[in-house]
Amino acid sequence: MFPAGSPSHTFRRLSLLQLLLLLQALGRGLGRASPAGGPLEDVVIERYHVPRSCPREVQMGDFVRYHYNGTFEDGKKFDSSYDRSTLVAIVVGVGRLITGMDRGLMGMCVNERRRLIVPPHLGYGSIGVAGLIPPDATLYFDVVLLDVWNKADTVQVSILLRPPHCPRMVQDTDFVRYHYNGTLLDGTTFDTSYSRNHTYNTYIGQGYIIPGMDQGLQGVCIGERRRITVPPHLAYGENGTGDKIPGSAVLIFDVHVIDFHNPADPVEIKTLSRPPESCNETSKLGDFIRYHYNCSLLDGTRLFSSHDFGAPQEATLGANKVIEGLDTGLQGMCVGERRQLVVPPHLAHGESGARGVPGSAVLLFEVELVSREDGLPTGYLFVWHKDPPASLFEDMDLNKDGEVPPEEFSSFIKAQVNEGKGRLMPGQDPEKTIGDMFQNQDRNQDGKITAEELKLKSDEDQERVHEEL
Ligand SMILES: [Ca+2]
Ligand SMILES: [Ca+2]
Repeated sequence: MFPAGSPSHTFRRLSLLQLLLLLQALGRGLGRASPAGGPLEDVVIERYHVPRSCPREVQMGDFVRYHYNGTFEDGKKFDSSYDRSTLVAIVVGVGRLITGMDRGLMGMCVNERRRLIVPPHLGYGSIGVAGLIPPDATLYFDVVLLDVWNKADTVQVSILLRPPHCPRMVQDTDFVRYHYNGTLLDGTTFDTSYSRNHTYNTYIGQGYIIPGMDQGLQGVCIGERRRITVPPHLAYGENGTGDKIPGSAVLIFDVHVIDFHNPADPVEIKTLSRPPESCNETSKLGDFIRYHYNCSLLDGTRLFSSHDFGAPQEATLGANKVIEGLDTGLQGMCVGERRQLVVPPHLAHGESGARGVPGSAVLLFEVELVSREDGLPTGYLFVWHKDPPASLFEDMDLNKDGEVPPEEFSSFIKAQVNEGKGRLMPGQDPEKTIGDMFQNQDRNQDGKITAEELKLKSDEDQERVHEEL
């Protein structure tokens, strides 16, 4: 009996099939190796570094880029791509290389390192190369593969992370903002948007970017991460670009989509909750409203919140005091209603952005309408609900001395408001509004209003109304 674990014991446990495969492999090895120093029949391949990940192996007809060192048996160098600082870029397996190299590169992975021993009949034969390779030379190549593609390749997309919620996917004419890391197949970074701290922004399907990216970004979701592998004929071709992208290079883009929109997009409005009791009147253009809001980017970055100020935001709808998207998105709301608004940049802060808002950013708002009241027509500080009293000046002149100083004016206006006869412009301290009204009426700025001054002003207002009509 053999002790457990001894070679014989292990050997006995091999199945017949395994045994056959083992013998076959041994036979191949013997056939390739140089038996007793005799000539090699075939190229010998030593794969001394094989990367853990090898999505693709070199096949006949592939285009490869690689570095190599060529030496003779005694270690003397006869050629090296490193000396020229240029990778070999060539189609493999179609006779453009010596047969030994054509065969020796087959099945190779990017970043793999191989040593090839090429017998003379698969190299430069009995003639050699004058001055470089003597006749009947066995050649030794150390090769590292950096790139492989085929002209039949299309763009490869692999989705690394897709958010569970994807209401819409990118299509042609959309404008996308994304971050990316750009690497060559061997892992060398050629560009990254992260280093600029700025997303890459572009229209899709309009030819603004390389065709491979136009194709590779199709159907992407907001928040998605995907890897887009672009063969050179859909990237920068045989010439490459700049000093980072060599000719005929496959490019890998690891993309993270921050947001996208279409220039034709309206504000997207979604009601989150409504007060239980129905409301008779909803917010409309011209209304003075108070609302709370939280504003963020689509990737969750928090930008602003009315809660930071401890008080609701105030605005007159349609007065162009807030971004267009809010003017629209805050209309038709009941007091107490909560909404989510997705506002594209052309209805927000546009291409150039604003303080704290990146250019072309889509904004996400959560808004709650706190209060609403009818506003006044543009330019008005006060309106009468019905016609003003016929004896306006006499009514104002409380002590009947023929002059109306600020105190009388203020008391009079406040009385009208309290009695429900008129309304001050909402959204501003009433004292200030009344002060402004007084300034408007007191034409000669002597601190009191006369009957003549009041008449002048009301005539002007009449004219103005007529002109507007
Ligand atoms: Ca008076
Ligand atoms: Ca006056």
